[in-house]
Amino acid sequence: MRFGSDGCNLAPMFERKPPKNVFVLTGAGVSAESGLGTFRDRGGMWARFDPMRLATPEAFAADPDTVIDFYNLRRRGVVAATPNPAHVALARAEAALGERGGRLFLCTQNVDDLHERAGSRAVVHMHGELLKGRCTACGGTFACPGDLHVADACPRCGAVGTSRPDVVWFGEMPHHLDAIQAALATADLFVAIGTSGAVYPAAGYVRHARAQGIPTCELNAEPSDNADAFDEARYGPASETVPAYFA
Ligand code: BJW
Repeated sequence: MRFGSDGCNLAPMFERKPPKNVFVLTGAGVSAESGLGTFRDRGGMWARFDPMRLATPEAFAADPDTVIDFYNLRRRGVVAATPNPAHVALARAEAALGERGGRLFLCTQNVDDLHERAGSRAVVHMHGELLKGRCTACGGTFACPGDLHVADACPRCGAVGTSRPDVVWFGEMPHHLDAIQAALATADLFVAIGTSGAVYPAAGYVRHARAQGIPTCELNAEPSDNADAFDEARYGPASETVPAYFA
C-alpha cells in the first residue's frame, strides 16, 4: 500500500503526516458493480418502489407479507452477488493500515455482506444486515440466510409471528451510533464512497469531519447531494476509483 509512503497518490496532502485513522462511509454505489441495485439512481429501487410502503415500520405493520417478500427477493440477490474490486481494495487497505498501527473504520449503510466476503474484518452496518432477522418480542437477532416468514418462530425466545428483517427503516434509529461518533472524533481522514448523501444521519458525517479540520474525499459515480462539503472528489466507477485511491 502506497498510502502515505513515497509515491503516495494522496500527496501532497499527506506528505508530512500519512493518515492513520481513516473513516470510510460506504453506500449502495460500492455494491452496484456487484449487481445490487442502488436506491436513488435512475431506475434505482426507490424509482420503482415506494419506500414509504416498504421501508418504514408503518408499512411493515400495515402489510408485513409485502415487506417481507421485498426483503426476501433482495436477500436472494445478495446471496447470489460477489464482491467487486472496490470491496477488495477496502479490505486490503484495512489490513495495511492495521499493520502499521492504524485503523480503517468501515461504516457501511449497506445491508449486504460483500465487505465481509471481500475480507474486511470490522464492518459497522449502520442500517442493519439483510442476512439477519430480528425478533420484535425479545429484540434478539439471528442468522437469516434464506427466506424469512412472518410466522417463523424466533430461534432465541420462541415467540411466533414476531420476526422482521434486521434492517433500519425510515424513522428508526440507525445502529452503532456511539461507535460511529467515537470513530469520527478520532479520524484523520474521511472518505465517502458510493453514497448519494441523501439520508441522514450518515449524510451529515462529512460536515462533522470538516468541523474537525480533517481532509474529506468523495469517490462516487457523480457529485453527491453534499459534494460541496468535500475537499476532494474523484468521479467514476467504484471498482476503479477505490483501488486507485487506496493503492
Ligand atoms: C456509484 C456507482 C458506482 C452508483 N460506483 N458510485 C436530518 C437529520 C436526521 C434525520 C433526518 C434528517 N432529515 C430527515 C431525516 C430522516 C431520515 C432521512 O434521512 N430522510 C431523508 C430521505 C431526507 N432518516 C432516517 O429516518 C434515519 N433514522 C433517523 O434519522 O433516526 C433518528 C436520528 C436522529 C438524529 C440522529 C440519529 C438518528 C434512518 C434511515 C434509514 C435508511 N434506510 C434505508 C433502507 C435500509 C434497508 C434496505 O436496504 O431496504 O437505507 S433507505 C436507503 O438509503 C438505504 C441506504 O442505506 C440509504 C442511503 O442510500 P445510499 O447508500 O446513499 O444509496 P443511493 O442510491 O442514494 O446512492 C448511491 C450513490 O452511488 C449515488 O450517488 C450514485 O451516483 C453512486 N453510484 N453506481 C460509484 N458503480
